Amino acid sequence: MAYVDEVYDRVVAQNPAQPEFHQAVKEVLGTLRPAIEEKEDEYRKEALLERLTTPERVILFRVPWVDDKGQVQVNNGYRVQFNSAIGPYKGGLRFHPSVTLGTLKFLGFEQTFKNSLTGLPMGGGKGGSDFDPKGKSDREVMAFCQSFMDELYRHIGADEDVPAGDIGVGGREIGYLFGEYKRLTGRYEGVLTGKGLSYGGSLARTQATGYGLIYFLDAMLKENGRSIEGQTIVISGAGNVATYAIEKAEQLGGKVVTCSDSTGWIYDPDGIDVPTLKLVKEQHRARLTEYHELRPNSVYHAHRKGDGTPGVWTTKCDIACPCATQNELELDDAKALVENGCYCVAEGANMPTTLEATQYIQGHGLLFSPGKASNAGGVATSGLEMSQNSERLSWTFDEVDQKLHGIMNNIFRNVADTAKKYGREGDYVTGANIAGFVKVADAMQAQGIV
Ligand code: NDP
Ligand code: 2IT
Repeated sequence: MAYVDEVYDRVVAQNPAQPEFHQAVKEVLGTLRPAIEEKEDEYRKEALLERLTTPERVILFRVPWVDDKGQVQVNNGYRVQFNSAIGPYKGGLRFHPSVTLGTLKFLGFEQTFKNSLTGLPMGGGKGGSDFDPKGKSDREVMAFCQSFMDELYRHIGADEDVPAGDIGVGGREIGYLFGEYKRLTGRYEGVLTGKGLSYGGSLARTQATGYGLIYFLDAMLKENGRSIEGQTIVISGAGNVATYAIEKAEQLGGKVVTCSDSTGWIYDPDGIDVPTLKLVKEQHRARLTEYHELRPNSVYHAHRKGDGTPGVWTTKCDIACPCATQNELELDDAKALVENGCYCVAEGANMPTTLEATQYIQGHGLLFSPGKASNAGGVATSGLEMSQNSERLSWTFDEVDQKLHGIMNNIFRNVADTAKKYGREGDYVTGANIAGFVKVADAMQAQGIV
């Protein structure tokens, strides 16, 4: 049995009931074969893949907090410190009722490769809670964040582990988490990224994941003789990643006609109006029905995953960018996209496309970029925020944006060249996985059995 298959079986056996983690490992190991074969005996002897697929440390904790009615609520808190071979653990915190340990293990595993691709010295980690910030008052969110940090603070630090935002964790939550960390430790340090501009945040971090996705898309299209200009683009999600992907795609001449949240989606034939979207989502924290009220020319489709109504992927487009959550683009969605003439899928979310859908998309000759490459602009800019915090300086928006653009172009080049080197030209999934892996594997080998 090939070493990668043995290790995959071991992961499934050792991590029962964690299907997302199995999926992420399967997708990565499946594409690493050509890189593993070169050094299979060495890696096997050192149990390199067993170590790579086992988190260095998992922290689980109780998060009790008091709601506005005086009732005590209890949530699960987690931090998965996956791999520190190339730098301190780095990765977001997700607050969403669907969060389980398996979700965070898949995200921490993916983060390890993504961070390696950025070229910056960051290891992989992820954390979060099954807490749902939706519908909570600011005081309730603060109470939760403070309690979460009361436990987490002892495990993180500017040189140990640097969390950031993810689903359900934005500027408000990072502010409360930072305030509590400072109060507990007495240290004012870059322990979190995505901070507000008045207390150590970086310009362009808010925009970075969405902008980075479109910079990557632009590079991928140019390599293939195309351009964003004039293209019809379907985007899912209406949060941080989606909003700034829409903004940058429209700046580059694309027409983005959709956005979505967990209860419905908008088709706007005139192109999504970003100021309206920001008003609805960033300021009012409202549903997309409000977007439709403000833009009556748009169409609102009530839709929940699996309810049988048509979802956002049934919209005719040239390019599709899933920017909401994992496994949101399934095989039937991929078929609908192909049937409607879509020629490119660029992932903004983490693992938004199922394995079957990815295979269908690649098998039908579409361009496809995996999230760990095309959404790496967020964490890359977090790395730039860490650098600014260390030198106690802040760079201008243009400086950060230009560095982000350069990093996304470099990631694309590295991914494309690696795919070609291993005989898989144009297969950016294989290119990203191998390029991300090689650096981490080299560092792990150099550091001995730890
Ligand atoms: P936000 O919380 O800002 O937005 C998430 C969006 O996705 C919302 O519109 C939300 O709708 C929708 N969504 C979330 N969960 C589900 C679900 N289970 N079903 C349907 N819709 C859902 O998160 P981000 O924009 O930050 O993150 C989006 C994706 O991008 C995630 O996969 C994240 O891991 C990834 N990512 C984020 C980065 C960042 O810097 N923020 C960096 C790299 C990747 P609703 O409000 O109704 O829940
Ligand atoms: O998935 C991701 O890369 C993020 N949520 C951002 C992580 C970070 O540390 O900025």
